[in-house]
Amino acid sequence: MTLAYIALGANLGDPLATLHAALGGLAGLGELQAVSRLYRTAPVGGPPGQPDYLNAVAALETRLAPLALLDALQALEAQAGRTRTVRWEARTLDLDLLLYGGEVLASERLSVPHPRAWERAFVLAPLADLAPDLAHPVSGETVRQALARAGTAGVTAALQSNWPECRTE
Ligand code: A4P
Ligand code: MG
Repeated sequence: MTLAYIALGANLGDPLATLHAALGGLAGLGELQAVSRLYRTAPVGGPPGQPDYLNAVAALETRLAPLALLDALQALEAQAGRTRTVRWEARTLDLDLLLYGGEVLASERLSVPHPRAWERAFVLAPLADLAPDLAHPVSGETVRQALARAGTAGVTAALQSNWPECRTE
């Protein structure tokens, strides 16, 4: 079993319902260990005028190999009605594999750690809920340190009574 961290993002359709469904889908890929708080975040990059995102991070113990996990994440995106045309455009569901244990992988389809994870508050704030002292497998910088560097502008915890309570490991 490997502990993987997966970022969830949505800013089209009904993002909250989509993220709930995505958690259900992730639970089918292994053992869901923990789910971060839910965050409302200003869009970073992409075409102007996009709605705000809802973002979260989940910790999943899985037996799936990295590419099989990516396939499964992309199947969940497709189930949520995701289409791909413009990079960083608004999307019903984005599931990014942030970390797969301490592995470092670089292929055409999959880079792990996710290349932009340690730069982005919309990833780091929810990841810090789960694993603030987790170190980047290459740079060694912890999530807490990266979040202090990135700052939290545009990222606010969004209280939702029916979102799973944040559990740390
Ligand atoms: N890919 C390579 N490595 C990975 C990985 N670790 N996890 C490949 C997932 N996919 C990975 O991704 C493009 C290709 O990356 C995939 O086919 C896969 O083989 P995509 O999901 O189709 O497209 P994308 O998400 O638009 O591109 P990308 O580069 O993943 O975008 P980012 O960097 O993840 O940014 N602002 C806010 N506030 N919140 C957000 O969630 N998300 C993005 C997407 C931009 N701005 C945002 C948010
Ligand atoms: Mg993506």
